[in-house]
Amino acid sequence: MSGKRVLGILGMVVIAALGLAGGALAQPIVGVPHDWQMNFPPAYTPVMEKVESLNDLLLVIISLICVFVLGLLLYAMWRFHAARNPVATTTTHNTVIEIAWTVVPILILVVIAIPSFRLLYYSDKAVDAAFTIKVTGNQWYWTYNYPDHGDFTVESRILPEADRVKQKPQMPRLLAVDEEMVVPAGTTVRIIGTAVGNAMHGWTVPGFGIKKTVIPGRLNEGWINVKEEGFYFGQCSQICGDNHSFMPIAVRVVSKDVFDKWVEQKKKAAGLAPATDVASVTAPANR
Ligand SMILES: [Cu+2]
Repeated sequence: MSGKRVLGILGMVVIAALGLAGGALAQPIVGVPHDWQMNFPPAYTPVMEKVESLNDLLLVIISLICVFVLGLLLYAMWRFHAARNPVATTTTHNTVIEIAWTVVPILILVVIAIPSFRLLYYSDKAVDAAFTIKVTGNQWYWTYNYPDHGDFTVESRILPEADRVKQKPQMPRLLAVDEEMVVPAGTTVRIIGTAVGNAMHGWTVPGFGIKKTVIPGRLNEGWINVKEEGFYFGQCSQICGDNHSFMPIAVRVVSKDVFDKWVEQKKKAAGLAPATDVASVTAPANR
């Protein structure tokens, strides 16, 4: 091991220790891609669990179809080889087989369509959401509004690499933001999404099973319910322009208490807190 490398590791240990001591990372980093990851990320929401089980069902169906078609192909090559059939058959059709190869694929498609539509409707609308977050895709950053908490706004921009190293070294490169969207764990949150400017964006967090295309002038809906606290990451998934690759999505999932405190803090900062809560009672400017 070279001296440089030892120094690098030592540096990382010190930074990690400082981070822990300062409580900079109260939540663990959970939803992040890993090297050599080959499959889906783990499912962090009920929707993603269902996405994965539909995928597993489809995998079984397509594997069986592939094996069956390969078997037919090999059988036909062997059974109808010229050497075995010196005189060609004059068969033109077989009604039973023709009906079978029409009806069987229809049945397979119906078997696929039923769970597929169920999942589509399940992920479409939140039943009994605790509150709503409005996600807006800007050129090129995200804003999160909390209309049920006084409609304060969180602007979420990518941290330039130099700042990330200084401020949030534990965060993954190109995914770290200055301010994350914050949600409480184990709570159903309705996500409505739109965009401003002249571009569509995609609010996508793979482990949440959500991929909402957000469009100027329209509202699209989805929902999340994340079981465990932690940081989760995603990226804009519509090619939206110049800085498409630099508008990551970072979600911090916290306990309900921490969420309530965070909301109070945000409301105060936005001049939305009730006057009795504010030490110096001044009229909020231009609200
Ligand atoms: Cu975008």
